[in-house]
Amino acid sequence: MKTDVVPRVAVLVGALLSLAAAQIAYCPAPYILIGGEVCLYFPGGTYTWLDARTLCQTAAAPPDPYTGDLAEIQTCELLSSVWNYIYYKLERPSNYWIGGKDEGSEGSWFWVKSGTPVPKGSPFWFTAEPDGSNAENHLVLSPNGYLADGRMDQSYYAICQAYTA
Ligand SMILES: [Ca+2]
Ligand SMILES: [Ca+2]
Repeated sequence: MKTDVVPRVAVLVGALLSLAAAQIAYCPAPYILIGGEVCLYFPGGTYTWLDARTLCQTAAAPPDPYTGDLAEIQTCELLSSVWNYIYYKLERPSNYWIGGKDEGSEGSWFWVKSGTPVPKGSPFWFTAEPDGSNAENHLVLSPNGYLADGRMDQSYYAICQAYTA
């Protein structure tokens, strides 16, 4: 009987480790878990960047204790997971506003919710982006799956995120 204790313990430890690796176990509807990392929601309709942010913070906001804001795509694994979802599940490749800007700090991109820097270069940004200088100060996930800078008055889809803090 003792012989199968060790494998069972190993299975249990493995299960606990994978639980510990996942930061979030589930998301409040209509937000869904993407990449095992974040809770995102892809509302219908297109908006200016400011209206997209307001939408995420109010009408499309998740219930307490979460708060809603535009999404922060902080790792290339998450960028890949988000794009796979948009392309294969949502089947809606397009431009999506996310929560970064260089407004007021031209060339220095930061996430508006957390205040941390947006990653630079490949594999995040598309070749030659950002290219809009002072005319394009807001962050877009474009139809090619990479980041780009866009004019804030453009009408794009939004990606909202449920934050726990
Ligand atoms: Ca800019
Ligand atoms: Ca651009």
